[in-house]
Amino acid sequence: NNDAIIGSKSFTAVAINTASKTGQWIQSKLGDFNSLHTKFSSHDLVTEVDKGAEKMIRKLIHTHFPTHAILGEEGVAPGPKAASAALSQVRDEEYLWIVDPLDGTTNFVHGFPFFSVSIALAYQGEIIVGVVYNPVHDELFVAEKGKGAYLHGKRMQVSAEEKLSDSLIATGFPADREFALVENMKGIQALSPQVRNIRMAGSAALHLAYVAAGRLSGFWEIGLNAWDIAAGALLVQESGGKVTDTAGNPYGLDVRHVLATNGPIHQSFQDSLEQAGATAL
Ligand code: 2AM
Ligand code: CA
Ligand code: CA
Ligand code: CA
Repeated sequence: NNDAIIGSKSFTAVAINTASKTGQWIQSKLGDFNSLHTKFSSHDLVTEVDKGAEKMIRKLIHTHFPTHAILGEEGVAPGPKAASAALSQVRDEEYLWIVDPLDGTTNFVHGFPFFSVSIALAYQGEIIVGVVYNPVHDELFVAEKGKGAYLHGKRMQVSAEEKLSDSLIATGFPADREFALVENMKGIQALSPQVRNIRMAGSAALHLAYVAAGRLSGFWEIGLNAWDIAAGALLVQESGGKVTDTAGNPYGLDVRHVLATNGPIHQSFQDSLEQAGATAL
């Protein structure tokens, strides 16, 4: 029983239970879904599974905490403007759940087995619980503010690499391709010769969980939203890593261009992005 992993704290237990139930359901729909359409362009997909998963998450959270606010990707119109408007509407709520029901929709659609459910809880604007669940590997990443981060009961720790040259890192292309294409290319071009290699596996939340688990030493991506980052940011912080925006400012709910590392490589990583002109849009 996953609830036992991190004690009996009810917020965490609900986050874990919700993420694993929803993830299992998503997994059961792999290769068996329809009403696929594109949101913005052929790069930006949404399925009935994204919608169904968010509905399920809202129901499970509200069963336990009917007064809590929920910000979820599928409750918001596409595009960065609608996203920041939606965030400012709820950011002063005492309890705010920040949810990406299916992070890695493109992977899910193509049967590329790398996607996740991401659920965070903020109390007075500060994230106190973060859960990322990958149903394909049945991996559940859990963090509680001040109490560490765990993968199936085992405490996670970021990697120890001190140099970019020893580091495996990751990035991503947001679906809204033109928006950040040039900046992404500049970043990849600048970092590629400096690091061991770069991965681009298609789920921001899972990339962050992998930084927390020490499987990646760093991750950056431009043009994300609060629900892509919130849970993963706490995972990285509670595993001893560092999370900022790509310009080096501290992580907060409105960060959209994120840089998360093990710590030791953070400054040189950030310098490289900065020098390449890859941090701003
Ligand atoms: P999604 O699968 O939940 O949509 C891939 O690089 C990452 O970008 C994924 O986390 C993906 O989340 C996210 N993403 C996809 N479409 C996006 C868009 N239009 N704007 C910003 N991020 C997006
Ligand atoms: Ca999406
Ligand atoms: Ca997402
Ligand atoms: Ca999503």
